[in-house]
Amino acid sequence: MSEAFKKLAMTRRGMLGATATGAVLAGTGVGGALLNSTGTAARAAGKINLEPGELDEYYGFWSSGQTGEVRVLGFPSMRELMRIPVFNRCSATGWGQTNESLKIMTEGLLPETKEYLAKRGMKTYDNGDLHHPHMSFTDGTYDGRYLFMNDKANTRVARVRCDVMKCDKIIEIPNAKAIHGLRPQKFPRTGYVFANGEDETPIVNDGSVLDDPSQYVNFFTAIDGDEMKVAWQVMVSGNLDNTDCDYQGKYAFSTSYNSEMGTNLAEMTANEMDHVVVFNIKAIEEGVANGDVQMLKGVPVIDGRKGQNKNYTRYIPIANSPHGCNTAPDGKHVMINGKLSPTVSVIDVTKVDALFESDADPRSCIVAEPQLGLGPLHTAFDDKGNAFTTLFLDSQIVKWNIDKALRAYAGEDVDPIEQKVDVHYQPGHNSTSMGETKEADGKWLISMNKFSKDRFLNTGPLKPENEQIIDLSEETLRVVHDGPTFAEPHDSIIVRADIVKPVDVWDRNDPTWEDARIQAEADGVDLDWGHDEPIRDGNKVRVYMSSVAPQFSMEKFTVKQGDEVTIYVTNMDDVDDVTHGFCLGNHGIAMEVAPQATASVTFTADRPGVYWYYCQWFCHALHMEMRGRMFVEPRAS
Ligand code: K7E
Ligand code: CUA
Repeated sequence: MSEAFKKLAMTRRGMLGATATGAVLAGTGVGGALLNSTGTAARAAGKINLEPGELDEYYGFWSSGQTGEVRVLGFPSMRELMRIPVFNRCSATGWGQTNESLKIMTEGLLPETKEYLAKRGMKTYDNGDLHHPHMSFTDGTYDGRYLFMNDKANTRVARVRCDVMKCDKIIEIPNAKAIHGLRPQKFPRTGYVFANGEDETPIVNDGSVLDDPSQYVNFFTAIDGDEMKVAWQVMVSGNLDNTDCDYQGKYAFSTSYNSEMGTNLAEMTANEMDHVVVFNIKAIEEGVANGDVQMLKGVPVIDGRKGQNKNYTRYIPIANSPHGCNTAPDGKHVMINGKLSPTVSVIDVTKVDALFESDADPRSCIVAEPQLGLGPLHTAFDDKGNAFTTLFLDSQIVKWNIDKALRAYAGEDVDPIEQKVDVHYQPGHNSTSMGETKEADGKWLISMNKFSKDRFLNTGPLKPENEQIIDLSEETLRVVHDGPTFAEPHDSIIVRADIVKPVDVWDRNDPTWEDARIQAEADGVDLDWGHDEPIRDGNKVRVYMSSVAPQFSMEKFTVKQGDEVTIYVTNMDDVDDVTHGFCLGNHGIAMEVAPQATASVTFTADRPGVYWYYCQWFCHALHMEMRGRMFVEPRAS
C-alpha cells in the first residue's frame, strides 16, 4: 500500500509541475498585454486604490478556510476591515475564552461532543474549516440581517449578526459529517439554510459498523435560520459537495463527487457519471408533516436515497465529480461545475417539475453543457447573461454566454466562450459583485487562487493564496489587482455597502450578555457601573467593573488562592470607536470590550501574588495608565 501511494504521489507531483509551468508560460502572455494597455490599467487602479478617507462601494465577506474566521473587506480596495472570529480562538477579542463567546460556542454542541471534549479538558473545539459565508436573503437578494457559514472540520453551522458583526449562534449538525456546501434559501426569504454533509458514515455511527461502506449514508440538512435549529434532514446516496437553491423556493441542488461511495481515490473517481441531487422542498416538508421519517438524534430524517421513487429527491447524472453549484441571477439556470469534466452542466429549473411529476428522464432538465476548459470549479455571473467559470487546471477564468450555450446545445453553430483570462494560479471560487443575487450588477469579479508562487515576496515554504480582481466593465478582461491572503479563503460574497447597516455602539440591552445581567441582578449589582468590592459566594468570587477611558472603576481587588473568579467588564464609553480591553497578566486572559458592551471571563486564581491587569486596546493618551492590580492571598497552609 505505502509503495503504491509513493508511486501515485510521484506521478501527481509530475502533473502539478506540468500544470504550473503551463500557467507560468500563459502568465507571460498576459504581462505583454498589460504593457499595451497602461491607460486602462491606470483607470482600473484609480477605481481600486481609493483616496485616503474614501469608502468602498462594497462589503466583501470572506471565508478563511482552516483559520476558522470570517473576514470583512472593503471591496474593491481589498482593504481588510475586520475579522470576525467564529470557529477559531481569537487572542485579541477573547473569542473562545469569554463566558459570552463560550456560551455561543458550546450550547449548540451535541451531548456526545461535550462529553468527548470534557475528557480532553476542553469546552469547545478550537479549530474550524470555514468555507462558505453567505448572507440571508429576502425576495432573492441580500437583506443585511445575517451571515451563515459552515465548518467542514467539526460539522457545524454558524451565524453572524450583521448589526454588530459578531457570531451569535453555532450549532453542531447531528447525523451528518463534515458540513461543506452551504446556501441560504433565496425566496421568499431565509428561512432555511441548506447544508451538505460531505463525508459518508454509518447511519448510526456508534462503532457497530466500521469498514463496510455499503452501510454508509450521507445527509442533506435544512436549518431554520431564524431559530438556528435543524428543521429536517434527507438521507441521500453518494456524498454531497456544494449546494445552491432556486429563486422560486421550490428546489435545492447538491453536487456529489462520490456517487460510488468509494473510500479511496481510485474508487471515488471510478464512475463516468456522478450526479446532482435535487431536493423537492415542499414534498419534503409534507413528508415530515406526515411522519414519513425516522427520528435520528432528535431530527426527522426523510429517506431520499436513490431508488426510493418518492417525490423527495431526484438524481441527475452529471459527468465525473462535479463540484460547484451556482444559480444564475436570471432565476432560471443552475450551473453544475464539472471539475474532472471540462464542462458546466446547465439545469433549467422550470424543467425540474417534470422530473417529479412525470418521471421524465432526469437529464431532460439539462439545457446546455458547454466545454469550457480543464477543471471548472465555480461559476459567477454578471447582469448581462454571462457566466464566469474558474478553470483550476488551466489557471483561467472563462467568460461565457449563457444564451449562446443554450443555443449551441440545441444544435446551433455558435461558440459560447467569449474570453479566457489567465489568473495566478489555480483558481477555486470566484465571485462577482452581488452576483449570487437577482441584483447582480456585473461590475467586478474576484478570482480566489490557491497558489501564488512568484507573485509576491517569498515567505518561505508556506505561501499566501492570491486573490485577483477583474474589472468587468473593461472590454478586454484582465487582472487589475493581486492580493495575498492567509489560509485559506475559499469563497467570498461581494455585497453593496448600502445593504449592510452595522451599529456604532452596542445596545446595553443586547442579549449577548444576558447571563451577566441575570447574575448582576442576583448579586444586587449595577452591571453598568460595577461594584467597589468583589462579591464572594463560597469560593466563587465575582468582580464587577466598568471602564471609562482611561480608567477601570476598580484599581485593585483581592481574591484568595483557589477562588474561582469571574470578572465582568462593562465599557461605559458610548463614543464611536472607544473600545477597551481587559488583559490579566500571566493568566492567559484577555478580552475586548467595545463601546457599551459587557464581557466576562472566569478563571481560577491559583497564583498567589500581585498581578496587574491592563486595557490592551489603545483607547486614550493615558491608555498605558489604564491598569490595576489583582491581589491573590496565599492559601492558608
Ligand atoms: Cu467551495 Cu473550496 Cu469548499 Cu470549491 S470549495 S474551491
Ligand atoms: Cu482602555 Cu486602553
